[in-house]
Amino acid sequence: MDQEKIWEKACAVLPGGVNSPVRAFGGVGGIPVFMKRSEGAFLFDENDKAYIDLVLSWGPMILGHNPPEVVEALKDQLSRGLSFGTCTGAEANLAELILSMIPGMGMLRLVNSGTEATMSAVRAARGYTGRDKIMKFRGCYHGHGDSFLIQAGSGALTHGAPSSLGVTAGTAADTLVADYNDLNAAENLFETYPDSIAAVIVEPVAGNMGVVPPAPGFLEGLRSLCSRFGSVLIFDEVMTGFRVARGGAAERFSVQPDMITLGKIAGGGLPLAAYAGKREIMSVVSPLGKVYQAGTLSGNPMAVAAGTAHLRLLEQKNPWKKLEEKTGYLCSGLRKAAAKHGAPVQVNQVGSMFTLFFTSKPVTDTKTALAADAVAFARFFHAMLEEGIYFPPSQYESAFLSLAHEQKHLDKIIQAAETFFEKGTNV
Ligand code: KE4
Repeated sequence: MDQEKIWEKACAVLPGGVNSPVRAFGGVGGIPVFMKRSEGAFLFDENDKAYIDLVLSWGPMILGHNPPEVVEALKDQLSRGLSFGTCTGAEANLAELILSMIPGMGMLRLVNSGTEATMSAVRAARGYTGRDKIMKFRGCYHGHGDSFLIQAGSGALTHGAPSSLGVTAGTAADTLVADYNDLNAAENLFETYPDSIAAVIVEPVAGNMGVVPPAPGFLEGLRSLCSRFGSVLIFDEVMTGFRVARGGAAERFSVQPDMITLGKIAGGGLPLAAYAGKREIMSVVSPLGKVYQAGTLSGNPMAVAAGTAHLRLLEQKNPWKKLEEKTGYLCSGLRKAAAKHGAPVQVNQVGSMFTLFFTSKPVTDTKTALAADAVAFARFFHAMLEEGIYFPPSQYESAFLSLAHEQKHLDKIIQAAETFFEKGTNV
């Protein structure tokens, strides 16, 4: 199948040829690869070329593509119906399962995307506190809600539109921005607006400027600032939830937020996300309270079946330690290969998420992350693609491993990277 022809058609009917900007290869150049099927650690393009997949649908497929138990659960649900728009026992069971896995949350609401989860969490925090402003961090991405498209990360970075058109000045005025890991900047904003900040929303491990771990004391500092000033601390764990630990970053770093947003892994590959909070905060959400939020397909039986089977499988396999070891092996192999050939590369890893930054300086915050050489990364990306290895098509994204990635796959990635470094990153 001619991928150029498909691309032409896609560009004629979809803005930029895609349904999500970062897939357009804008950050790396060239025509996107059109995939037609997946299996385990692999994606297969329209010409059936296999790629070791390090994107995993941008995070969800932590156990590898199409775990049989999830497929079985979907087939079973299929025989009972696709969508009811009514209450079902399964959605209450899934909510109970999720609350048993994440720390300190009293209730949650299922929604269809991470964006819906973060938008709804912020609206609940505003309703609960009666305040208007929120604080976010430069380079963090919380979905495409208006309040978040202010110096956002992920695709917004790649496409050089840190503040999107269509976001009103009024909305932007209610979003305060500090650099990631800059606790002083956050404290200064609180001192400037002591009674106006409804919530601080943060990626507890930044994944959308590439992987940047929280500096020691950063999350703890945000926790105490929010407690001191009466603001809601929201951990946006759409990417880190069920990824960096069973209970996400809140468990890994032992910092208790007031709300947690989830997505990706929670849906097992289907559109399902959630926002969770302490009981008193979630009690403001309609119809219990006066913060309105709704959704035709929220708690959809197919998505709930996939999410439930996926999380139950995670509980059964308990993959986090093994995933961290696999990722550690890969990242140290990449570091050694780069060092051997004097390539200016940093590799940041938290759990089974990692990013290879083309820069000689350690990447510890927004500034150093955004200073990485996206052009060198683009060359690396295409060299890997040639070898049948699919990295995220942007310097400012996280790559992921799954339980389905085997030693031989990791060794192939290390070998391919070493060949690239040998030729010099300016090739
Ligand atoms: P969605 O609306 O795309 O389901 O989730 C938004 C979101 C919220 N919070 C965090 C921390 C996220 O990483 C995301 C989405 N992540 C991007 C990849 N970095 C999704 C990929 C895309 O935009 O196509």
